[in-house]
Amino acid sequence: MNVSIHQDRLNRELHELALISDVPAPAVTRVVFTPADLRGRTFVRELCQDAGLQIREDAVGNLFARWAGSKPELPAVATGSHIDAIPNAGMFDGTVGVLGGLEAIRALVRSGFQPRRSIELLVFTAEEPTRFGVGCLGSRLLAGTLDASGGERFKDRDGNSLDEVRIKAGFHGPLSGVRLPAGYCHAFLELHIEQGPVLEQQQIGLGIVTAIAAPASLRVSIEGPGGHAGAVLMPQRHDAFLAAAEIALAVEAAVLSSGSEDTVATTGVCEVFPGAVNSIPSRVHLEIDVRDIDQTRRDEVLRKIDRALAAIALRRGTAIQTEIINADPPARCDQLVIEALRRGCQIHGAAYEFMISRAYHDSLFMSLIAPAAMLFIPCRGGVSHRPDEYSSPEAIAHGVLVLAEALAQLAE
Ligand code: HGY
Ligand code: MN
Ligand code: MN
Repeated sequence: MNVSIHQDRLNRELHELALISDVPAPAVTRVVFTPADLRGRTFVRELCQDAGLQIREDAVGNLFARWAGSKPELPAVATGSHIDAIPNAGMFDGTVGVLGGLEAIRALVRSGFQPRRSIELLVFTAEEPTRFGVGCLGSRLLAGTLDASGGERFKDRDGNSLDEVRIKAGFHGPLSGVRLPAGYCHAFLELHIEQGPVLEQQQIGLGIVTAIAAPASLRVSIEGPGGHAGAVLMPQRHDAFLAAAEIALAVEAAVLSSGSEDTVATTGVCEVFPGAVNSIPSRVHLEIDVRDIDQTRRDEVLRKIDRALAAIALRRGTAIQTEIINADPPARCDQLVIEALRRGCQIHGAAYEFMISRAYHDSLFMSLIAPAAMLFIPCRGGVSHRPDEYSSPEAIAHGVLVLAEALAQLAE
């Protein structure tokens, strides 16, 4: 099979998609169901139509673009990722797996390969947690780990529910219909930038992911009486922001005491009310992300944080409420797919190494309903979720070539 990747075309398409954004280049902001996201979806959908793929979209906007195999009744081999982007992000996170997955399919079509199993590109809705506070909404619904009640329960900052927003964006129908039937996928593969420094530091072109870290996120709201910044003396204060500052440091202490570098946590959102320099903060909203590849260790950190919150609330006389948004298990990738990726590397004499993913991905949930694994390509300085995120056209094409080989093996 003679597969060749059209590197320049793929690079052009990645840059064209990057310009569909709410902020000027090189940054990308494309939050789910915003006009930029909908324009990005149209761009990808049209590329899939130009490639002659059969398109469908489900009630939450997951897009499926299928190349029918000679045995269309067999479970398909799927690949894909996401195109939504957090605020002030880079242009490669997710899009490499979507446009690279499409190019892998186009390259197989050009090579004359005829798959027995259909090969399907998936573009997942809301991989990023930006709008609804939880990541991977589309793949959670596909995997059945999130039921239709999420449509009402998850709301954005303006109080719009997922159901209201998706229907306004044109995605109708019950969320209960999103879940994929058992056995829908024979295998799932996701090409993604590493979002870490390992491959570049070790100068290895490809990473075959064997496990994906277990993410958890919690929302903490802290309330105090507030008051005048001049009139209220320090001993009488119950400053909600100072309690929040202690909480953020307690999160860091809980993680550092886990005994493993694989435990990480981030207090990434901090909103102070009323946000006036001469008014003592009366309310603070925190969002905290805690991860580890070991679920027991991660859950121990969550318990330590809980205990610390209670002590801080007591000592500072503030009311503290916590809500665990999600606490997911880690994913073990499947040997069937790992082996297909390994053989793909071998066929092309590509150096690779086995590694874990510290970022979460839609593969975390697809691995619940299909054998799944990921293929990483290096990103410069390991930087991601920043406008200077970068992966070279050569590194991307190299990953797409191996992805195409693995797809072909699994589909024949
Ligand atoms: O946060 C993550 O790990 C992913 O990039 N959404
Ligand atoms: Mn991301
Ligand atoms: Mn991603």
